[in-house]
Amino acid sequence: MFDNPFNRKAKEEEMLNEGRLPPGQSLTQKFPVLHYGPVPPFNPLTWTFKVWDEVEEPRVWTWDEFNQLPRTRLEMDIHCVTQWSKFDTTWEGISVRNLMEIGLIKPLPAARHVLQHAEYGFTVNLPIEVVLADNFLLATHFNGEPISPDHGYPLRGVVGAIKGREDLAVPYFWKGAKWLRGLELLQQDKPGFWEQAGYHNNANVWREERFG
Ligand SMILES: Nc1nc2c(c(=O)[nH]1)N[C@H]1C(S)=C(S)[C@@H](COP(=O)(O)O)O[C@H]1N2
Ligand SMILES: [Mo]
Repeated sequence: MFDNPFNRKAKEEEMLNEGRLPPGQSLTQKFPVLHYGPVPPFNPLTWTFKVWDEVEEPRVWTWDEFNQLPRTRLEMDIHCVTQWSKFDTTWEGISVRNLMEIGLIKPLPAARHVLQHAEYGFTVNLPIEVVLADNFLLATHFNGEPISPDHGYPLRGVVGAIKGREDLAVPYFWKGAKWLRGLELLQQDKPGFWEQAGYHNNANVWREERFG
């Protein structure tokens, strides 16, 4: 039933009618894997998560410490630049805005941009408002299970659309870095890996900002 093409088409029609299917996208019931380079190994004893630069104090959490942080659950539709959309996905993890609200991250007033840093030097840039919005999460779990290695285990950035929240900017899914290791807060924007390779800097799904 899951792979039934009629079921897929019917679901897609439903999402279109609800205004949840952005232009040029089609619904998938799979979860394609897309990235550059190999899947990195994970060592919980040496893994750290850092937040630095335009903050009052830089932070470093170990994997154990990171798992003690307050957790958030988030339901989103995710939209890939390669034209698939996946609806009603559930993510769990740590909200950057929550870390800010409880005083664990204190951005300096000049902080305007955030660069996600992942394994092997991979980076993705976003405006700070997007990283602090309800539709961005540092995710450890997908649909109730730890994220699989090829989707970013143990931690990835995720960004997507929340049903009924037309006020939120929605970038394509590539704006979440898999195998995430830290956040650099910046005054000036700095293009990430795919943005330097010609992907659009804003990546707004409703405006089809795919390539720069
Ligand atoms: N570390 C890392 N994260 C990455 C990428 C990558 O190459 N390296 N590619 C991005 C791109 S282009 C996409 S489309 C999404 C795909 O996520 P998925 O494999 O979970 O579908 O991851 C994003 N995050
Ligand atoms: Mo992508």
